[in-house]
Amino acid sequence: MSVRFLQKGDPRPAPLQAGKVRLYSMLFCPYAQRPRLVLAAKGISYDEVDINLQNKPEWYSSVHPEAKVPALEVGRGRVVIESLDIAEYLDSKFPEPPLWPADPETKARHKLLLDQFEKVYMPYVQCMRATEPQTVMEVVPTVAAAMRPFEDKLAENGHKFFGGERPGMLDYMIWPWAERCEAIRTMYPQLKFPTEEFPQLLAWGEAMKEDPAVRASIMKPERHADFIRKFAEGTLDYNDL
Ligand SMILES: N[C@@H](CCC(=O)N[C@@H](CS)C(=O)NCC(=O)O)C(=O)O
Repeated sequence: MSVRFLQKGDPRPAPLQAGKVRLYSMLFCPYAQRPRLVLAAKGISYDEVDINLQNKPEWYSSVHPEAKVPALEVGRGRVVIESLDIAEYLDSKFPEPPLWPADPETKARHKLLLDQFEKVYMPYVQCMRATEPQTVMEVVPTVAAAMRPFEDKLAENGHKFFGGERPGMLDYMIWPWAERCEAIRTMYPQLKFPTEEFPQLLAWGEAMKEDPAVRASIMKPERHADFIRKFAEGTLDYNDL
């Protein structure tokens, strides 16, 4: 999977065709992977524009006010931002297959878990900037504690996925960070993560890798590791990714 990242000086892409959506993304961004998973799960055809986040095109701040990715253009001049809001937008605009549980109570519980997921992924930002293994080792207990409710939910649920027999919104919204966990483990072999405490989540991760929507965007741990390492060292070159 190789993409060209638009940068300063590059022209704005042609106006969106009627009925299409355009995702402004960045191949390695976990937030942008969220809508890519939803788009794939629903079989929606879309344009993808990858942005060089170190050298953004001048026009990009008129797409997203903070010039972040992802952003979804849904019509001329109409843009939805924030990964979770984009996922919700896609789920209501393209209802098939529905990704949230039909039962309102279960849906509410999944949303609560998704809110709590912040505690799992915030330490990831720390790992992205780490230049010392110690920094990564320090976040292990916090991440492990924050993952507990997810392990328990899968055990209680009795299905392969949070969504049941196929992945649902909660599965897709947390997957990008699970995918990158393996990269972190590759980079820091000395890391002692208590994997034995998370048998359900480990099985979930393996099952997710077989899902067609996940397969459409998954990248090898070594590729993520290369990106993370260069990001932390400050040697990232978007023209050589
Ligand atoms: N809360 C946002 C976070 C998006 C975000 O932080 N994206 C990063 C890339 S992974 C970004 O655009 N960074 C560029 C910048 O901050 O200038 C979401 O969920 O969409």
